[in-house]
Amino acid sequence: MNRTLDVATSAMATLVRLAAGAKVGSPGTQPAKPLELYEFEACPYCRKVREALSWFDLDAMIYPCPRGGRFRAEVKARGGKLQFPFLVDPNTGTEMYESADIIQYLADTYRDGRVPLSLGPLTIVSGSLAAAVRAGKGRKVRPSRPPAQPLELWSYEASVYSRLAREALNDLEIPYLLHNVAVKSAKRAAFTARSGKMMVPYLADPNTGKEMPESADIVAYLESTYGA
Ligand SMILES: N[C@@H](CCC(=O)N[C@@H](CS)C(=O)NCC(=O)O)C(=O)O
Repeated sequence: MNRTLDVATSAMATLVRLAAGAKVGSPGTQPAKPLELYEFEACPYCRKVREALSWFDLDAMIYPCPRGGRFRAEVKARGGKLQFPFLVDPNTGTEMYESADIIQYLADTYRDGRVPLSLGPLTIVSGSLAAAVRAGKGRKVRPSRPPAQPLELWSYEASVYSRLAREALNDLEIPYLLHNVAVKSAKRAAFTARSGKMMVPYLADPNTGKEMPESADIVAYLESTYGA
């Protein structure tokens, strides 16, 4: 897909969800230990949970589980079935499937219990449409060399350019700590102090010491460093 089409279809994927995941609606503190989410970018149920993470201003370790990917076996071993999303909360010992249950759990455990209507059942129809316009990106594994340590990505779910970076991380199944910095995020000030300006995506790779903004540069870096 050429760059113009790539950005245009990513914008459509944001628009069909009416930019859900663009702003924080229920702010608060982070859990002591990062949440862990096994998911894949093109899955509408996973997207609903990612939108919720942006809404609740929560970070999470993402273990990408594209079809054919290496983290899938962990989910099967821990939960008994191959179904995504799968949340692990090391703070409470909770492990669970089902997007709606995961979102309610996050609301009850870390915020005031309220889940917005925008994260209701209709999400799946528009989320599926959004995945369709991305023409299979974020769905299937591509050969890669696993990093020794997880990477870090600053992003938020509705960000058109961040999606391009997340899809590359997903397809190369690179685990990463996702810092959600949607509008009104309490983490924006610290992020801007680190990166120089409020612009996502922004990638940090502790394996090489490299840090960078710009989705095209991030995708090229990931491909050349970890693509096989
Ligand atoms: N009711 C579940 C549905 C989850 C679901 O159907 N996930 C699909 C991906 S979108 C899945 O895990 N398929 C098996 C696979 O990808 O191998 C939820 O809301 O979490």
